[in-house]
Amino acid sequence: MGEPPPIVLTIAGFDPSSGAGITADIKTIAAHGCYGVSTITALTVQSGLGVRRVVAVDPKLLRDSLEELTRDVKVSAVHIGMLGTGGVAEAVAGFLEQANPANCVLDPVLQSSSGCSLVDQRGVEVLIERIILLADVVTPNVDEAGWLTGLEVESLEQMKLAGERLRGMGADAVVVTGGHLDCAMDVLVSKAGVETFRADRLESSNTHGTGCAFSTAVACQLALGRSLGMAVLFAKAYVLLAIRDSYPIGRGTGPLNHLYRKMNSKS
Ligand code: PXL
Repeated sequence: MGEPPPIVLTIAGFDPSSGAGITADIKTIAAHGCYGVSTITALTVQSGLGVRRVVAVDPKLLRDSLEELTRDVKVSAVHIGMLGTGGVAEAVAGFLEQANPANCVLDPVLQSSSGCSLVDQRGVEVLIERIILLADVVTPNVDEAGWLTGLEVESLEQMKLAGERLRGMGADAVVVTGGHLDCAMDVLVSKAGVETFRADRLESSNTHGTGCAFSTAVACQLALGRSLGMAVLFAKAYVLLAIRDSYPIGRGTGPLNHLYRKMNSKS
């Protein structure tokens, strides 16, 4: 019998196109050689052309599912994505407070890139009041960092300020991602200080789910025992290579090639 790899739990929404959300996260986890387990917070009706509808699951079903899973398996990291509603966010917060899992990565998903709200007002309140405090690392993009802090976040200096502010709001560490900015910078703010990560900006129309892939990759790297700085560096490289090796699946924004390391799409 072989040794199991680290088990990574993702708590996120379902995107039928598998560009973002739970099915994309499972691909990311597999690409990192970890074993993925998951619970769904909400179903979405969407394609690469945009999100049309969001239906959250019953919070009790989610909580029962989280408890059943973690009664059985030891998770080495947890990734939290789209929450949907306040009720679901409360179920997740209750679980985290009780289970206190290691390596908890929170992607504070607020809106789809097509502008559809992916969490209601009460959900945002629970995110700010309870879930941020329970996360080891929070990974907002510049828009999310702006909405959560009330600050304008466009420049590198403002990304640093927003990261500090989110730490003041209870986050242990924050990565503000700016991959779509001209400077393509990410900023890590932690107790060790501020670290910036620079990369060339990739022009691609296959960028659906980059936030999910990045935050899940950070969770996997932490599960594999990397330091936070190395986890961010490797996660950023993973996303860049998965975009570089991507292909369109339809007429809309295409997904990353999450499994670029495992198979060559062109062969
Ligand atoms: O990329 C944010 C996101 C996260 N989770 C789900 C989504 C989206 C964006 O559409 O659908 C399920």
